[in-house]
Amino acid sequence: MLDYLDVIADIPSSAWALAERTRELLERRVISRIDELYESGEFPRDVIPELGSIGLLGAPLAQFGQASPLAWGLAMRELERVDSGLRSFASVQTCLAMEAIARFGSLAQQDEWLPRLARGEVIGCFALTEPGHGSDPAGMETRATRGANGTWRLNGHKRWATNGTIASVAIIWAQTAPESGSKGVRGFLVPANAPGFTARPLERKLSLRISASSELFLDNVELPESAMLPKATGLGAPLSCLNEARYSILWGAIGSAEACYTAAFEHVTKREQFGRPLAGFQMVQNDLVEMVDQISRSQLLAARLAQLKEEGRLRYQQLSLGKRHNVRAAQDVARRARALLGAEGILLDRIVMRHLCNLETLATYEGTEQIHTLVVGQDLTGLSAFR
Ligand code: TGC
Repeated sequence: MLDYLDVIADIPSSAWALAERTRELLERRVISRIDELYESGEFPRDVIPELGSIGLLGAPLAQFGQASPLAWGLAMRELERVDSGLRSFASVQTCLAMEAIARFGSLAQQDEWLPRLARGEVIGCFALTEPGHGSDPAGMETRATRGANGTWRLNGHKRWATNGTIASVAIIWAQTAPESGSKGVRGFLVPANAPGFTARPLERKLSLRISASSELFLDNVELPESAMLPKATGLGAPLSCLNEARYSILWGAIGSAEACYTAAFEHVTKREQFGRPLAGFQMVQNDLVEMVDQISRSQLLAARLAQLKEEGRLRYQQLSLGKRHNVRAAQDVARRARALLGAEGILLDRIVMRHLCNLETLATYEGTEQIHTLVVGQDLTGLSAFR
């Protein structure tokens, strides 16, 4: 009953191959140890090359098979059904690091990085957020100034970059000054071994525990001219990559919600209180229906956005509506599932609390719920609530 309106069942078989390979890999290599990984706060790095070999990393890019929006979305749903940290890894690697290089990089930059990123031989991260600038990236303080012989010198502090400590290359977004011969926000490819570059883990997280969430320090990092992404001019460039990641999130959240519903349904149909299964009580049925309602709306919304994306008609404001809705819906489903499981619901091996904690991050990163509300508000009214 997870697909109450047959939205998923009606997706053509041609869109399923990537999701099926992803599910098979997760069943074989990850599911049995996800609780331990979550507890120890460790990303299963050993599966990264396998994610590459099944063709997942970079899948939507023209160079690597051009998976359709539906095929990519279904794969994100599989990853997040297991854990949001897995989907975060894949969407940062693909939608942020690889997309930035594919869209805005020179041919030399693409040749140097994309094939290895697609194979999972190297890892990429994307750093826009700073300690003082999360929702307001336009205010970023990281600076790129001209050094000697046309080089660039980067100084700044980035925070909340997924994959930062395990990445070989970081896409760093920095403000340039007109006297540098450039203007506005530009992107730079910074190898992790560049002198002056340091990545540190953000520790003691209670959410997205398997993600390598990181802060990055740039202390006079000197880079050649060729490190700049030549076609990325202005804040619209990183924001356009974030659109791809937001699309992944709105599909991923469905996987998380479905996992929570399944765990809750199994519990309420087996557990008896007052001489009958919990599922026979009216208030429990109400919860189940609310959960199926939320999941069905999320599936419909995701399928429609996939269609618009396929047709090249998807606007970023529509993505904001989708990310906002599907994360909020998944949070509601996870909370209800946790309550239906009673005290058992807080145990790690019952999965719902882990999903619930992860979803707290989904509601915040890559545009908070409030920012997405205001993006849609601006689209409706023509009035910006930001400035
Ligand atoms: P505003 O003047 O509205 O826009 C600046 C320029 O950007 C364009 N634009 C977009 N373009 C493509 N896609 C989008 N989603 C876009 N949103 C805006 C806009 O059209 C404009 O272009 P132009 O040509 O007119 O200059 O900018 P604003 O400063 O008023 O703010 C707009 C706002 C608040 C919507 C935007 O700043 C925003 O989306 N803020 C949220 C940022 C966010 O999501 N941050 C979290 C990033 S996640 C992270 O850093 C970690 S990396 C991921 C990970 O590792 O997990």
